[in-house]
Amino acid sequence: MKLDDIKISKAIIERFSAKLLDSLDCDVAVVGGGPAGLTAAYQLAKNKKKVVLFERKLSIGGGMWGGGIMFNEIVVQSEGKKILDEFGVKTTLFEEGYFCADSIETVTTICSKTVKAGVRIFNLFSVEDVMLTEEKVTGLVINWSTVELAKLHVDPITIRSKYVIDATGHAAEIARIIQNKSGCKLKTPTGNVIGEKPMHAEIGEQMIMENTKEIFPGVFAAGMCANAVFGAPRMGPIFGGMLMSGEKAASLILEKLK
Ligand code: 48H
Repeated sequence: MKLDDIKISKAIIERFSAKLLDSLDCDVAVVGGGPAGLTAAYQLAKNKKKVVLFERKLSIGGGMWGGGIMFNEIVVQSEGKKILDEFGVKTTLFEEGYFCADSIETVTTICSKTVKAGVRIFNLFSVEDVMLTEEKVTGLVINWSTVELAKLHVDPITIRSKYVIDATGHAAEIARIIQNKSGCKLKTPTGNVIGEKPMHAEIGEQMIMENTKEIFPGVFAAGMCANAVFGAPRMGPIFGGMLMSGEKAASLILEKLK
């Protein structure tokens, strides 16, 4: 068969446009494709919700690829292991209560399962603002990451969603956008992003579950973002809390969507 270069271009443009058009209105928009965002998106899609995930980078997986100091192995506790079991990721017992997994297998498996569950993932998109209607977040304002990186003056587009998950990691970007632009208070003791505290794996992992909640009408914090918003410690390369937080954010939203 003779290949037509223009047909290849046309196929990409048409198929991509169809995916983007179909994503303009969704149940849940997830910002950030790290372990927390992916796990939340997977659970929501498994429960038949229409989920769209935006990731700034070319690759999905956030901070999990590099394990700890680029040693591509992650650690999870027993509760985190259960989630990896559900995804079908192989874990190895290191010592009682400490399980290890290859970070490459973990990221690629979770990503694949999430896509196959029906989540539409858009990489190379940055969320630069939120849509606010009567003091509730009702959507996201998105632009190409390349526009952001090159600091080009190109206007973004908007998507509508019933709920948003801020899974942007340490930066807590969506919470900070709301804080800086809306003039409204977040649901934290100070009304603002409190900021993450120094490393303490045990407390950080405990508090992440408590901190995974609605931080503003329509917006839930998950993963490292939840601890950054509420002023809880970081926890280093233990990833069970990220997975569990993603699951909790999904279950809270499923409850709301009932
Ligand atoms: C689009 C965005 C935007 C934006 C950010 O950092 P992540 O892996 O986040 P989590 O919470 O799933 O996992 C945290 C974990 O990786 C980690 O850092 C840990 C455990 N640290 C402990 C410690 O002590 O250091 O993923 C967040 C993703 C990234 O891929 C960003 O590129 C993306 O969100 N992102 N995408 N629009 N505005 N902001």
